[in-house]
Amino acid sequence: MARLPIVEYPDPRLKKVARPVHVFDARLRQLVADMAETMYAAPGIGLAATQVDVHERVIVIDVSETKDQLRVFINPEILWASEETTLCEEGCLSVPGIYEEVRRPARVGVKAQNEDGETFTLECDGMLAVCVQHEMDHLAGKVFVEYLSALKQDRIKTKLKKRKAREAA
Ligand code: K2U
Ligand code: ZN
Repeated sequence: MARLPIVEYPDPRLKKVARPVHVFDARLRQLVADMAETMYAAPGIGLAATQVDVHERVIVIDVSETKDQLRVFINPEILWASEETTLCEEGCLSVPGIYEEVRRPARVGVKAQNEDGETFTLECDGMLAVCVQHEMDHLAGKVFVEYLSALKQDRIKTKLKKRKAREAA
């Protein structure tokens, strides 16, 4: 297993649209294992392949308190979304130190494949619904800060660029 480097906003690689997975082999299983290790080590509750500069439709999520309930979504698609919405404070491993509220559908129905290529469906609510939508945005090349005002986005870009410059000095 290996911890993978996480691409940070506003890196243009986070804008790339992930392509579908067609081959369910040992390479894919290794990617999933490395993504899970990277997520748990961060620590985070979700991670999309886009964030580790692999542009394939793969997501790992673990919203459990005990951190032992890993969910793997390959080629995920949202089948339906509730009209009811929730406002949740979101963070992102690609946007360190930034937490902002985002409004999303409270419940979503997801169809995906597991590491063996078997198709499943899952009704998601609570934090799982928020995280699935957040990660699927990543696969579409979208970062959660894009839901914020242009002013807030500019301030976040400036803050992160200054932090990177300080770290490089
Ligand atoms: O995409 C990511 O970097 C994963 C996020 C998952 C997340 C999505 C929506 C709302 C909260 C988190 C990271 O896990 S951010 C770190 C984190 C962990 C627990 C709670 C909040 C933020
Ligand atoms: Zn994120």
